[in-house]
Order: sequence, then C-alpha cells, then structure tokens
Amino acid sequence: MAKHEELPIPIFSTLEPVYGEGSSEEAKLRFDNFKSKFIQVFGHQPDVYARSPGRVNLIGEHIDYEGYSVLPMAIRQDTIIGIRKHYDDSESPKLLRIANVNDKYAMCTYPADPNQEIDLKNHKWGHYFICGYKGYHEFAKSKGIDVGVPVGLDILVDGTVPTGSGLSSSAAFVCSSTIAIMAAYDMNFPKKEIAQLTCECERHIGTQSGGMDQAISVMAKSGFAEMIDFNPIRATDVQLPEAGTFIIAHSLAESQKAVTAATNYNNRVVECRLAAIVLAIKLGMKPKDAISEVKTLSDVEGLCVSFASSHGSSDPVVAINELLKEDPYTAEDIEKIIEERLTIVFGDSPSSLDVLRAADHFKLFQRASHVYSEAKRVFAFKDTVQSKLSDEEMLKKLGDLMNDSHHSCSVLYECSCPELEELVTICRDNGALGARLTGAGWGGCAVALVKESIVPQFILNLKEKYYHSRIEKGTIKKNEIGLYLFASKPSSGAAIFKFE
Ligand code: NG1
Ligand code: MG
Repeated sequence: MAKHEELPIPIFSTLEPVYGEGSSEEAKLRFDNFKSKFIQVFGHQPDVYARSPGRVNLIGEHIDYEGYSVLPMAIRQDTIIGIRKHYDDSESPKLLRIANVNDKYAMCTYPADPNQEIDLKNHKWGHYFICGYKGYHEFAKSKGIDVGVPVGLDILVDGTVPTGSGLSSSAAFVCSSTIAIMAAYDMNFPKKEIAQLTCECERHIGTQSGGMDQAISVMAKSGFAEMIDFNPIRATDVQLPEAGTFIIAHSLAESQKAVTAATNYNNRVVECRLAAIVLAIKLGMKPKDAISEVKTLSDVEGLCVSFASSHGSSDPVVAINELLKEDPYTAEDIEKIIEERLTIVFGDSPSSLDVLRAADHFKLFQRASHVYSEAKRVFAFKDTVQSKLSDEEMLKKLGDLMNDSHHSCSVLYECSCPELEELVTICRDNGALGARLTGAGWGGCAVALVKESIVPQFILNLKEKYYHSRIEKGTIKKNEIGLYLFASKPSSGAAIFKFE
C-alpha cells in the first residue's frame, strides 16, 4: 500500500468522510448556505470545493523553520473554498474575484496574472488566496505543466478557524486556496508535494514560516496527531492517550503575524540563523563557509560531535552554554565574529533586512537554547505517548513537557504575552496537567492537557476565571464563548469535494 503522504488529496462526493455521520447535518447546512451565497454573488454554482483544517500544535514551537520535528494535530475548524473557472471568458482584464461568506471581509479583486507581486505594505485578506495562486503556478511551471493562459476565477471563502489565534487560520486558507485552484485545473499531486508547495506559497505573505501548519493541514488523519519531520516532509501517526483531552483556550489577544513580522516572527528566524552561524564558527568552521552553508540550528548539530571529544558531550545545549554569551549581541559583535556585514549575509532577503533595521540587539544564546531544548521535548513527548507508562504517569509526564515548553517559549524565546501568561496559570490552577501557548504566540491560544474526567468542570472554571470579565468588558459576547474555548479531537486533513 502506498504511504499516506504519497497519496493524492482525497476527492469526495459527500460530506460524511470528512465531517462524520453525526456532525454531517451541521456541515450540510453550512455547505448549502455556502452554495446559495456563491450563486447570489456570482450567479453560478462553484465547479469544485476544497477544505483544509486549522491545527493545534501540541509541542515543538518555533522549531519547524530550524529543521526540527514538531507534533501538531488538525482541528475540526477549517476553511472551505468554492471556485469556478470562467470558461468562455470575454471579460478583460481577466480577474480573480474573491468573496467571503462573512460580510466583515469585503470582496477583493486581483488581476489573473500569476506573476503579480503581492502588495505587502497594504495587507488585504485576499492576499492569502494569491499566495496559493502564485505558488500553484510556480509549482506547475517547475513540473513542466502547461496551465494555459490565465482565466478569470470566482472564489468564495468560508473560514471557521479564529484568525490570529495560533491555530493556523492562515495555513487553512492558503492550503484550501491552493488545493481549490489545483482542483479547478483538474490536477492532483501526492500530499507531501502539496505540503511542501503550500509552505512555499505562504511565504509570499512575507513570513519566513516553517512548514508545520501546511504539512498537518494537508496530511492529517482523523484520530491521530502527527509527528512532522522536515527535509523531506514526512508525517508519522501518533495515537494520543484516551484518558486525556486537549482543551484549546483563546487568550483573546490577537497576534497579527503578517503585520508585525519584522519585530517578532521573522526576527526570531533571523536570530536563529545568526546563532547557527556564530555557533558553527565557534565549533571550528571558517566564517565564509558558515555563512554560505549554515541555514538553521539543525545544520550545526552535527558539528557538536567534534565538541564532544573535548567536552564529553555532543549535546548542542551543552555547546551553546560554553560557546555563546548570555548577554545580547549587537550587530557589531556578530559582524566581528563572522567577518562580514549583516546586510550582506541577508542581502537577498528583503524581509530579513527589515528585521535588521528594526532590531538593535540579538539574543543568540536564549533563542538557540529554546530551539535545541524544545526539539528534545518533542521526541520525549512522542516516546512518552508510545511508552508503557500507566495513564496517570503518562499524562503527568506529557503535562510536564508542555509546561517546560511554555516556560522556554516565555522566558527564552519571549513569544508569550501577559494574557497568555494569565490564561496558562489559570489552566494549571484548575487541574490542567500541563498548559502552554500554541502557534507563534504573542497572543492567540493556549492548549491545556486535562484528564478526561474533569473536562466539563475545567471548562466551567475557565469560563468563570478568564472569560467572564472579558464578557463584561465587551471583548466577546457570551454566546461566542464556544468559539474561543473548546475541547479538541484530532480531525482529518485537506479534501476536495465534487458533488453530483
Ligand atoms: P501560526 O502563528 O500558528 O500560524 C507559526 C508558523 C509555524 C510555526 C509556528 C511556531 C506560519 C504560517 N506558521 O504558526 O510554521 O513556526 O508559528 O511554532 O508562519
Ligand atoms: Mg499562521
């Protein structure tokens, strides 16, 4: 049998395989409304639909772009895209018209030219579709597939993943867009290729993302979390313990990664690259070679073996304790070590140059400590899940790893925020075995591991201790609470729907 990741995106003619027997009434209603809206806006039905889910990352934060494995699961919240090609297209210029089921998002219109530049200075919600559009055309070109002259497209979007929440609404949107475009052109490819492609697509928005979100959105399997490895992308099923439930709770602080990229997400990517280069040099590499060859902290791990002969350990955490200083580095400090100007090192990356302009120091020790220790926690988490420990012991150990991960994100990576700190503390005070921020951080959601038997009480307590005051202040409405606080089971990955 072909491996899961070698299979193409499944094509279904009914909703049940994705939304299940029980929840299919709700899903049917959603798709009926979706179709009516499509007809109302464009005067026709869509040719084809694609869906791709959001995800919650259980452990392994901010390490995917450093080449390390992560452990997310897909959630039921997703993005649906309906798409229709203009067959007899006399319209000029040819346009992509992107509408949303939610009136909050006004229709966006773009030229059908796949080579258009995305205007990153003026962020529009439709840009995420264009990421998929550009990316698909680049991919097709690289495979020698002739997509033909661009035609107009009508597109409708319905997303249920809360935005800016660390649950990857962006990847759900980019993946469903890319898959819808691909399906509109009657094409399909192995999931692992689509995971790689959609990751590259999302970079068009200006974040130097790793590939976790797209990989899980495309490759998820119902009932399993997945261990995602990179280079090449691979997914391994991880069966979670039944005695525990993962609760997702939104801090209600929105993290706008596309807007604040230079000061947070891309800043960390640049700091990790610098830490990797400096470490490689300290481990004996020539500065010139380090600059050209070392891209991520995982690239340096092999060099630590040489360090073992003098220091008795090849653990990169031990190496950085010896070789990097705890005080922040200035640009000049680093330039002295690497014997090159930073603007030259990052000359081919405009978004990194933005980071260099915005930053006056770089915390290389702290960022590298986080990445190397977090990478180990992912394997410890997977080993614990697969161990023979009793339920009690297993959940306790998983909870401890989640707490350690949060501590590292908060103190070493500095990607938490006061609201997340408050929320994580409340989770732990109310019986969570572990709780941590999930996704990029700086706002968004926490994920808590809770014993199955206390789930209802835990949710009640969180409502009272975190959300009540926010309802009183008018931050959210009482009837919206279920959007921000819910238990989550691992859901299935991307799918195409073609109804008769
Ligand atoms: P969120 O903020 O949940 O979309 C981001 C990155 C991931 C990963 C996490 C941190 C994008 C699309 N996703 O996730 O690749 O690096 O942060 O672990 O930028
Ligand atoms: Mg995102």
